[in-house]
Amino acid sequence: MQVEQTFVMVKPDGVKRGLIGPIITRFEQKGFELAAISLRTIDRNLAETHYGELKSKPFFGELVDYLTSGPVCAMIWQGPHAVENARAIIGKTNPVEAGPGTIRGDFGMDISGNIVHGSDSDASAAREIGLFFDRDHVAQPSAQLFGGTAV
Ligand code: YYY
Ligand code: MG
Repeated sequence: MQVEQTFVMVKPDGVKRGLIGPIITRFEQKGFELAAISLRTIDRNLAETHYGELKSKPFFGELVDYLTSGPVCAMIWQGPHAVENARAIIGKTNPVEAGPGTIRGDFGMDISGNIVHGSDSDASAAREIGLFFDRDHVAQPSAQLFGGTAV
């Protein structure tokens, strides 16, 4: 079975509201394995690079303000179909539309505070992991959980 990785970030509102634990629990319950985790306050340059494809959007400035307003919890989660499975448990971008049982549906109220980020493709995941983590911080696939070869 192929093991894939995705980048997930609890945004500042999620950290302030004490939701790191519940969000980690949901990823663990789903079956993901945590590969790396880092609590940090990011600068505007990193926030703008992370959301670079949204630069022309009218909400871009506010989005960067929001992302730099306090510590974020950056994580790499791994497992089969990591990107798709993470997006499924995170829910739709707008918490108003995100279904109950999803992170945004259960914990968020408005699109300007949607609690958590998850990569939208394997290419985005690789790019975002590279922005936030050194290569040697990334764990190898676990033989125990996913049948990979132990190193
Ligand atoms: O991947 P996802 O977070 O679900 O949505 P994106 O379209 O990539 O937008 C990134 C981020 O921008 C979103 O999580 C909230 C914010 N945003 C917004 O504030 N207003 C919008 N109309 C669209 C997105
Ligand atoms: Mg996105």
